[in-house]
Amino acid sequence: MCYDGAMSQLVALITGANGEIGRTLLERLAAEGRYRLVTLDLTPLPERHRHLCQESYAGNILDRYLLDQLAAHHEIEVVFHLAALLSTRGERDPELAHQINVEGTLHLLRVAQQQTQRLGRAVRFIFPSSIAVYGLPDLHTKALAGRVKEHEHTVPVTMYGCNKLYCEHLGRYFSTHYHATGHQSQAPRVDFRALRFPGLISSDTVPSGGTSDFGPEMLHHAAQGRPYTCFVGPSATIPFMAMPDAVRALMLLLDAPREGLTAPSYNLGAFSLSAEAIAERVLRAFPEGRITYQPDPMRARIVDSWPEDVDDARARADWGWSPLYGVDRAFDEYLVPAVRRRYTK
Ligand code: AKB
Repeated sequence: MCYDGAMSQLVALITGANGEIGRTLLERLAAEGRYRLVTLDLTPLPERHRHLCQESYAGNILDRYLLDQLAAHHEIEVVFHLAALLSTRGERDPELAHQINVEGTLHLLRVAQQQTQRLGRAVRFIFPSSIAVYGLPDLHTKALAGRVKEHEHTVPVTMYGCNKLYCEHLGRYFSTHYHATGHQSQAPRVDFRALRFPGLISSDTVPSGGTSDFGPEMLHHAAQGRPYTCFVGPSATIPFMAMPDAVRALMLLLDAPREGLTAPSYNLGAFSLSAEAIAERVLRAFPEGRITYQPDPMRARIVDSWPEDVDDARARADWGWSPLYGVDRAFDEYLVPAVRRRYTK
């Protein structure tokens, strides 16, 4: 344990802190200094991130004893539940995906609800959901659907997508109906808020186990001069977002006044690109890269089932969402320069 800030005792718990979003979120939260940071991840945080935390636990989200210990030792005000098994990995072991993504979330919601009752105020539970909750049956329907709204085409084709969709409902249930009858009916409830991320692209981390990974993988391979074989075809198109916008969205949703929120889960858009369009941008910046296509049927089918783009009007209206990184700024001002610095060190 190591922490040298001197502010509030209130704790933000971040699960999956060692993952793609977690590391950037940790840096942002530490810079703001509003919370003491407690993290949980299967793998220990690297030293430079551990140093930002009051305490970091290496353990399993399915370990109920560990979660109870954690709750007993900290006044958790906010939970960012990032731990998940992503879509490709989930298809390789659907039962494990269900355990981690659903049972893990259930345990954590139970802990957050107990904390809510202990503190006498609603713990905010921020849950990154995904475009994987959508399932377009074929490319024709995908083209016609265009920018999908939150309630459209929610028929996911992956275990991960099913898990995310169900957990959105689980969170809504905990925040509005949990123990609605019986002696605890008036007790405060956890304040659950979810957002559906598109594929994320970060300059710092290369994701693993996802199906939107072809975007970041192309970039990081080309920047190192390594050839890349893309697992979807050139025309495969989904929405993407630069990591700083993703973390900003988490913070905006965290701070949004409860009374302004009209839905338990929100779409978030930034830009939409085909694999070929990403390859063009990447190769313009890193001409030494080489990108070829060898679609993997299972992964290509997943990407084809995800929408071309999302309609995020609700997030814009309810809590002022608007991306700072459109496609040009994302590549020209963030991804390309940062990735170049990273690999020329
Ligand atoms: C995945 O590819 O599984 C994730 C996602 C889109 O939620 N990146």
